[in-house]
Amino acid sequence: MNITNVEDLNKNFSLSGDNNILRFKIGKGNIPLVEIQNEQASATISLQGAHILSWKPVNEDEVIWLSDDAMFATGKSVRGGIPLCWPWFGAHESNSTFPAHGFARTVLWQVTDTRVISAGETQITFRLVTDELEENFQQMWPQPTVAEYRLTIAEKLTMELTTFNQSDQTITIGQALHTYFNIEDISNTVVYGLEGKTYLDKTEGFISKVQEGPVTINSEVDRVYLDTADDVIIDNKKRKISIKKQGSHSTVVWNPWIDVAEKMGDLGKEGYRNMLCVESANAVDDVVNIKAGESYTLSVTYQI
Ligand code: TA6
Repeated sequence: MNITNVEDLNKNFSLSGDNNILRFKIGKGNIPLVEIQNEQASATISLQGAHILSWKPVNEDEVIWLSDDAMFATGKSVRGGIPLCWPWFGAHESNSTFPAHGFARTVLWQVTDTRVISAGETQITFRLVTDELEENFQQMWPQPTVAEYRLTIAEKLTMELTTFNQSDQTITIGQALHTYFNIEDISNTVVYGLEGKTYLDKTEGFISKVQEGPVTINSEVDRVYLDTADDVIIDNKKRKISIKKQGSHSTVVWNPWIDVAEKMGDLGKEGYRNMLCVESANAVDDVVNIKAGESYTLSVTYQI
């Protein structure tokens, strides 16, 4: 059932218990979104891109950064939140006219299920079927593939992205949860868990370097850390955000800093101070081969 109309979405999938509320509405740019509230947390997710725009555990500040200058328009990715890069990460490997980070973040996803797990946990599942997309996307990705994205909104945020290869050949995907974390001040922020890891530095033509000590940021940073399956912690003095992941062996760290941010036009003048992308990815050599009929799950959990 492919429902995109808010009234029908509410009829089929809204939840209205004492502790669990889930409702669809029309958001900015006329794009449907879903708002969820339970005893442990609240969240807002745009149906375009199944893009998480907000996740806020009770008594915590917002965890996800959304640009004040974010633009909401059909077919355009939003600056901030958790864009889903899929079925490739970064530039397409052979066709530079294809959109960076794939097309999943720019198309409407279907809602297939909503459920109360407990008073403090709500689950919503989205699906993207490549065969049902517009012709231009099918040309970019001719192999029939289905992505299922299950989110559990609670004191922890859990995101499980499963790719089903429904074609009769092996497919190769790249992907990332391109999360913009809301941090108080980039100059007070330290990322632990990547010490000693080799990374490719995009700001210097992807040359390979080794991370000495924890990551601190005081200029443009755009790196793919390799062989990184362990937990990462973002410490911004006021709080620590932990990232646990399965099915990802690459981690991208990005902050555009002043000059690049200015050119982007939708990151806000001072936005770079309050955001840091730490992305659980399958990028570069860590792309995933999925045999015909098989599936692969990338699973990530955030917790304060
Ligand atoms: O993940 C890091 C990165 O690929 C950067 O190179 C930077 O361009 C950023 O993502 C934003 O990409 P976007 O396509 O959303 O403008």
